[in-house]
Amino acid sequence: MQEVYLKALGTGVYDKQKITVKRGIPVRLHFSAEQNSGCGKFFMIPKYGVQLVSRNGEEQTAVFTPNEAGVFEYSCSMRMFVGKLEVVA
Ligand SMILES: [Cu+2]
Repeated sequence: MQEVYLKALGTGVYDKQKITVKRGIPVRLHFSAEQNSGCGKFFMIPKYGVQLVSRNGEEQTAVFTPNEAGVFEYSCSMRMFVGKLEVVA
């Protein structure tokens, strides 16, 4: 299992602009959002069907297996917070 941490900050960005993981190994994503991050509370990785909501700063987790190498977007629900998920072979 690959453990990954990401936080949406009140300043309007994520604490990581890029996350790199290995293909074929399950990822446990730990997501949290600062209370003043607005729609940053709503997180998604469309490519892997991940959707999480951290309403009160709590950590939410999702497990998925990145089965395709490439660079995919993660973002808030309105794509104001944006980052890149890099999946390497
Ligand atoms: Cu947004």
